[in-house]
Amino acid sequence: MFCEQCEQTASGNGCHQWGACGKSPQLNAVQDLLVYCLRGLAPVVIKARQLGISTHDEDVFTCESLFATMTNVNFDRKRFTKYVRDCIEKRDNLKAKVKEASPEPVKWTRVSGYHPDFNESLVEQGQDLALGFISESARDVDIFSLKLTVLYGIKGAASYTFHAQELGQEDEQVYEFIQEALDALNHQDFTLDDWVNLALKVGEINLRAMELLDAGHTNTYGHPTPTPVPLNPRKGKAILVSGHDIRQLEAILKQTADKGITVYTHGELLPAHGYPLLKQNYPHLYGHYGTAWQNQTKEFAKFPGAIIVTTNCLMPPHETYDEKLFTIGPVGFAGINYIPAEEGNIPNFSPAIQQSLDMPGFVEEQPPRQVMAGFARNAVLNVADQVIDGVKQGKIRHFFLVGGCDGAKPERNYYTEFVEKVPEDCIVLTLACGKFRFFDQQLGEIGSLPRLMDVGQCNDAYSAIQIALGLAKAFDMDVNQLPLSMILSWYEQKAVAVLLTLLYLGIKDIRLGPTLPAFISPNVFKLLSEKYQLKAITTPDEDLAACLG
Ligand code: FS2
Ligand code: SF4
Repeated sequence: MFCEQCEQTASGNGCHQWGACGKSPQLNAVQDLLVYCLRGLAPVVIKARQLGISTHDEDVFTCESLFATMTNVNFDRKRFTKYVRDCIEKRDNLKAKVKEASPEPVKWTRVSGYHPDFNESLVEQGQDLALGFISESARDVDIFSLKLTVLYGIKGAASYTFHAQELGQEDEQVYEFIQEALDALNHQDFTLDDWVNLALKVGEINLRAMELLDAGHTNTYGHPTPTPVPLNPRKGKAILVSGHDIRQLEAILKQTADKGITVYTHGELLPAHGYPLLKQNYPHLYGHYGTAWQNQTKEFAKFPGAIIVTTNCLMPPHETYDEKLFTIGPVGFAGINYIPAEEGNIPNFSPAIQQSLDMPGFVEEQPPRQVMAGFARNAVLNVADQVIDGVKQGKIRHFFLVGGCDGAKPERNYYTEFVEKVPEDCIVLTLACGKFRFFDQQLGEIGSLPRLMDVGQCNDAYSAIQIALGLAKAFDMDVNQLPLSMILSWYEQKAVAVLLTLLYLGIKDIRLGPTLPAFISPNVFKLLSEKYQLKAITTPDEDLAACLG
């Protein structure tokens, strides 16, 4: 097997024997097969679109399928076999429509004519196709590096697009580009510059995808407002919702209303508490349980109710809690309860609800503890005048955006230490699951502004970007001249998409860690560091001194 799409890739140069995430070589092969089939569907979708044929179904399918191949999303080989079958069926149906609508015969390339043999091992077929793809690295390691960057970036963008469409927010140009980028992977004639431009275009499209998702969230649930979120569970029956999907969280809230169950968020769903319409309409949305994804095996085992995982990051579960664990949407694990979507793409959560009712729930009150959530763009830009005054009066020296993913590696302590060492006249904005290393620290205030503000989920990088652009406008300066440094941690492919968005926006001096992506070749990194001064993190002291200097 070969996979190097995430930060924990074995020895920093690709998982070859078994995935550090728990992915088997067999599963990896069928995921590779699916990606190959999606590359074959893409030219057909592009042609159909040119002929005015609706490709909405195929576009949404492509986004969901790419999402399922991301790190820690789906470990169930049977589900991938189904995705492959559906992909070939959709492609062949669409080809028939194209044939009917096209004035001239259309000649498809080999990738669009490929048919897996479903009577034979898909694993071996996937392995053969993957070998062909990997052999491209021998031709040009830098182009191969950029091809992987584009593929991983569109996986991230596709996941945000998938969520946005669930909330009724879609843009044809996003779908169009995702298909074009998949088709580009079929081409051997693109130059290095073509690939660099395509990678930046992934960033541009991902910005639009995040904007759509932001619109989906804020139009449906209102703009987040600073909200205290209890960390101490309350007595009674409980259900835990993990992942990023706020629409599915709302569906669970609806289906648990008046059932005497308290709903807790886990991981990247913490920011859900900041949305006013969720809080108002569902008083049983109470608090947050647990920390970052890599601690879930311990935390899930202790949770006294059902747990529903709506998106990444799912870890291979321990048998001590597999009965109370449920997955939905693109998420899956062989042998773990999967609740399929019903009407309106919403599952019937009854099995999970019943599981919670059958379990004891929390039996003891615990001392109150809380964190604040909801410092998204509106909340921060509404107090822009206080921010500007603070900077002008010298009370605020610098802003740090310490955001991104978490993970198990000890090097990630850098981020905790960094935040602890940020001087008292500086403000820390944070987002995504990396914040769980420091989210409950009491950093105090500068005037009436908290020194630690949680902007939201990883996709709320859009909100953080709007805050930075809003402040740049208020100070009448370029965003790179602001007293703002970005200290980012990455883990999976959504972070790749967000990084490409920041580069597309021309944001310089980003510090990235805990290690650089294995798929970025030395030459490609040199190019990014020369053009954008992208750098690897060093030590908290050294990086703080450099940012403040
Ligand atoms: Fe964290 Fe995992 Fe948010 Fe990533 S919960 S690493 O998926 O997307 O961030
Ligand atoms: Fe390895 Fe990450 Fe790929 Fe899993 S997703 S196989 S850990 S590189």
